[in-house]
This record gives sequence, C-alpha cells and structure tokens, in this order.
Amino acid sequence: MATKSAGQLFDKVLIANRGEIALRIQRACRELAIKTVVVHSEADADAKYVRLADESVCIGPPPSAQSYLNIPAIISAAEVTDAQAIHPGYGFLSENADFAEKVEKSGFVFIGPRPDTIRLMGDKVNAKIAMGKSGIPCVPGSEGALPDDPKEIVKIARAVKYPVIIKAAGGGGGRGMRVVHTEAALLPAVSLTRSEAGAAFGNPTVYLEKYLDKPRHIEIQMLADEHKNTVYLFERDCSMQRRHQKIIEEAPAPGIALRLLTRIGERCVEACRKIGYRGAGTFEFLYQDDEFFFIEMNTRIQVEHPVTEMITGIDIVQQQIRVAAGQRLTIRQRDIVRRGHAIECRINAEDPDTFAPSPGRITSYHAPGGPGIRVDSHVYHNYFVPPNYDSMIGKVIAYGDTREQAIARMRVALSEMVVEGIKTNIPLHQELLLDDSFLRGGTTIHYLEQRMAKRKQTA
Ligand code: MV4
Repeated sequence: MATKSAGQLFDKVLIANRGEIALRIQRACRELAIKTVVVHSEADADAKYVRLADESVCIGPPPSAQSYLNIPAIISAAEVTDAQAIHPGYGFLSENADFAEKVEKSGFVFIGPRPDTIRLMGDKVNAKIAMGKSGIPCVPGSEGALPDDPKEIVKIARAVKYPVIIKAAGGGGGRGMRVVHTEAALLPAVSLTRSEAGAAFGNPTVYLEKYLDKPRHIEIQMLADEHKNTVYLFERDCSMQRRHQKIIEEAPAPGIALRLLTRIGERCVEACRKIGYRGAGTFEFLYQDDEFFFIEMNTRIQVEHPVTEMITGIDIVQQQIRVAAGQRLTIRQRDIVRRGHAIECRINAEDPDTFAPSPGRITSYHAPGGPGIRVDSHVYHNYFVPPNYDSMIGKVIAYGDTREQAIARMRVALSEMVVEGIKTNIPLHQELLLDDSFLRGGTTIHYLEQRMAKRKQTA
C-alpha cells in the first residue's frame, strides 16, 4: 500500500458514491492534484464522471444493497487500486460507523469523523444527552430514553405538556416519530413507536420531546481538524421540504438576528471541541419564537453544502480532505464572513404535481449559466436516469448580493434550463420562486405541504 506522511495530502482517493456528489468530490480532488478512483454499479457504468475519473471499478449490479452498500467490494476496490482514503459522500455508507471502522482497520483513511463520533450521533438519545451536556440547547423532554413504567411515561408527558412527540433513538431524518396530542393517546403511541423502531432499526429505545408546531429547520455547518481547531460556517435554512425531502435551501436564513446565530455558532464550536469532533458536520436545529433547539447532528457532507460555500467562499469538500489527511485548519473564525445570499434548488426527476419518480433518458439537456449561477450535476444530453436511486439529478445554486438578487438569478436560470425526456420538478420551483410567502422568507417546515394541499383543493 502507498504510504502517506503526516499532513501530506493523499495521492489517490476512492469515491464511494454516485451522481452529482461523486462528480463534486472528484472536482475537489482534481483541484488538489489527487488522483481519483470511482466505484460504480452496473447502472452507472456509462456515467461521464466514471469516465472522467483516473480509475473506476464496477462493484456490483444496480441495486444499492449489492453495490454502493457493499462494504467488502468497496474495500477491495480501494486495495486493488492502491487508494489511501475513501470519501463516502452523503447517503449510502456515509453515516455507517461500522463502515468507517472497517475502512480504518483495513488501513485506509475514512474522510469523515471518527467511527465512535458517527456511532454517538447515530443514536439520537445519546447524541442529545452528549450535546445537552456540551451546552447545546435541546428540545425539552425526557432526559434520555423513556422508561418502561407507564406511570413514569405519563408523568414525563404531563411535565412537558401536550402536544409531545415520540421519537426512536435509532431513527432520524423523520423516520420513527409520532405526535401525541392527548394523554389517552400517549401509551398506545409509545408502544407502537417502540415496536416499529425495534423492527426498523433493531433498537426499540424511544424518547419524548415537546412537539414544536411551527418551527423552521435551521442548521449550522461545522468544520474541525484533529487538533481541536473548530469553526462554524454559519447557517442554512432548509425549511422548504416535503416528507423530509428538502427541495430549496438557502443561506443566510431570512430574518434571524446575527447575534443569535453567533451565539449558537459559538456553542456548536464548544460542543465539537468537547467531543473531539473531526471533519465537516452539521447541527440540525428547530427554530421557533427566536429560539434554537437541537434535534440531530449529521456527520457527513450534506446535499446543500454549496449554499454555504457560496456565502463563505470556502470549499467544504476540499477542507474535508485536508483535515482527513491530518492537516491543520488554516481558516480562523474571525476571517469567516457571510457575504451575499445563496439559494439552492434541488432538481429531481419526478412529476411536479404527484412527486412520482420519473426515471428515463434525457433527450435534451441545457444547463443554465451566467453571473452567480452554479450547477452541480452529473447529467448530460442522452444521459439515462436509472430507476434504482434517489431522483435528484442535480442542483442549481444562485448567488447574489441580496436575497432578491439571488431569487431573480434563480428565476432566470430555471427559465433557461432544458431537461427533456423525463419529468422534473422545475415547474414547482418556478412557482415557489413567485410565491408571496417564500418571497417574504422565513416559512416553516409545514409550508410546502400545506401549500400543496391547498393547490389540490382549488385545482
Ligand atoms: C420535531 C418536530 C417538532 N417538534 N421535534 C423530523 C425530522 C427529524 N430530524 C426531526 N423532525 C422533527 N422533529 C419536535 N420536538 C418536527 C419535526 C419535523 C421536521 C423537522 C425538520 C424538517 C422537516 C420536518 C418535517 C416534519 C416534522
């Protein structure tokens, strides 16, 4: 195996992902003069980013379980190509602590946090306890897991006051949750969530929180090296979502005082230092009535990272690679400034009205351009969108001096964009970019679903 001296960047990185993020990681590597190996399924054999990589290895048939989730195949690919590090991207194995551990045990660097950090954050109960202890404000609720004793559960819910939400420790990202409005509904809801959680995550542990009825989803981007240098790259507003799938993200978050953001950002830095966090990470908060409440921490690069890159000028993927190689962060907090405004529209191969996936061949493709426009996409004219994976085919990011300018640029960009042969959600984005509530800014996590319900009634 090729060796790496301390602090020196890698010679070769293996990218254990597909689609736009595989291309994004490849670009970061190329800029750092690092060679790339891409692993791919049979469905992605013809992808352009596969051809652009220095080397590629087919790791299995189209289903993710037999390819992008096939740990032995990925590690073998790293061995035969003599890669030194593995970047997991997002989704797939990116937050699998066992994978990170096996990568390290096999002598490769995992480009991400330490396995025990991933494991801690994967258990939402332990993550919340650890973050609460480290000074992060959390949603009021059960201190830790709910006990078995029904009387105790009733007591906790009464103290928190209804409505409450029951969440699975092994859940996250909206899986394994149930809202409870009355005491009569409490114990059945706890039992049901427990058994579902046991079946889905192999862990029946649940916890309880006060249910916040009109929150925004605000997250803080972190970056940390192995030497406890930690910075926050401000916030993103990801409230525009449907069924836990974000569709528009932006930075800064409209209407939140910089004083509040600075305070929460500093707390996040403290917490990362306390647990020895390494790499990029994101604190997810619910924000309601001018207060932040921690819900989860993501230990991966996120889909929406470009909006932060646009307003800070920092290449987060390159920083991930550098800190994974043991380099010190050269960015100091006082040098990080938010400048301008960025909005990201996720472009999905789906019906804009029903949200049904729409895989197939792209018979015509023209990407938008112009000042302040960034397109992160792996697709091209004649590309076939496979039915096996997530429906996102790319992201359009618009930057402007102001939110209004970013929105205006996004409208022009989407009007120029051509994707034919499949259905996309571009028409939905165009509607939202003219929506009064969106234009005012600060809509809650429920806005899009409520709007779709209303539109259905009047249609
Ligand atoms: C909540 C909540 C309201 N109150 N917790 C959903 C995903 C998971 N990360 C946490 N989620 C929520 N937790 C309390 N105490 C509402 C949600 C929620 C949500 C959060 C973020 C983004 C979209 C959401 C959609 C529905 C519900």
